[in-house]
Parts: sequence; structure tokens; C-alpha cells
Amino acid sequence: MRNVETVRLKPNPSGKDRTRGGYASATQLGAEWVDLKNVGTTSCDLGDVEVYHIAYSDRSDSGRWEKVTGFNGKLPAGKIVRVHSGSGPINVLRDEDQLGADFHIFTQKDSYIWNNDRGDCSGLFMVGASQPFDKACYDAYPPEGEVLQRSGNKLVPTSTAASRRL
Ligand SMILES: [Ca+2]
Repeated sequence: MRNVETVRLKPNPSGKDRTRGGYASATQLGAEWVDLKNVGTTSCDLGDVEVYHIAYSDRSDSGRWEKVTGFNGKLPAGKIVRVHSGSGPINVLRDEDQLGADFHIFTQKDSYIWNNDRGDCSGLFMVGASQPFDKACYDAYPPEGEVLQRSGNKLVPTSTAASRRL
């Protein structure tokens, strides 16, 4: 168990997110990301934490957890690590994809991760655990270019998150 949570996720970046079998630049891949925050008051060792998402093999599949990445090192209290799809490096990212996070890592996989035509969840697991200690999900067809914000256990478009706070 760790005091780290998924706080934001951009599953459907503007541009060529839907490319299949085609070329997606490091900039485009890196524009798809998830932010994890240490919401505790002490530094958090991420060495035994892994982030997963839900993968589907076809339309009838009910989905299964698939590992996105693990981590090395510690996340200080209050700090945010952003996990970008692709391999970077950071200097190819657009400003909007660099701002708002303290650390940046890459999945090192040459493909997009987060579902567009199905919903998806960011699940944080202790290594070897069968259930996530933190889970946040969004609905299918997230708006293009939107950064989804945590609201309860959902990740919702910013406009929706704002209205729910009223
Ligand atoms: Ca996506």
C-alpha cells in the first residue's frame, strides 16, 4: 500500500492517436500520459509499485489488467510523476505535456496505451498483488485533447469535474 494515486490522465491526445499500423511520432505518443501523485506527507518508494490498464482482445472481451510500467526510486511528498507513452525523450514533448508534473518517465513501448473506443482504468498495484490499491476509470470515447481529472474513483473531462465540485 502506498500513498500514491492516479490524479489525471490524457488518454486521447489531439492528432493521430487513432493511427493503427502507421507512424506515430515520439511527440504524439508522449502526449498520451497519466499523472500519479504522492498524496501522503512522506516520500514514497515506487520500486514496488506498478501501473496497469485494461486491455481488450476484441469487442466481446471483458478485459484484463495489462502492465504499463514499473518505477525506480522515490516520489517525494506532494510530487507528481507523469508516465508518457512511447520512448521520449522529454525534449520532444509539447509544453502542455511537460508542464504540471515534477518527473517524467516513458513506457518504452512504441504504441499508445490508453483505450479510446473502450473505457479504461489506471490501476496501481503492489508488485505481485491481485487487486489494485488505487483504481481510477474513464468511460469510452474520451474527448480528444482533454486531460481527464480525478473525481472520486472516476476520471472525467475537466468541465464535468468542475461542475461536480459545485
Ligand atoms: Ca489513447
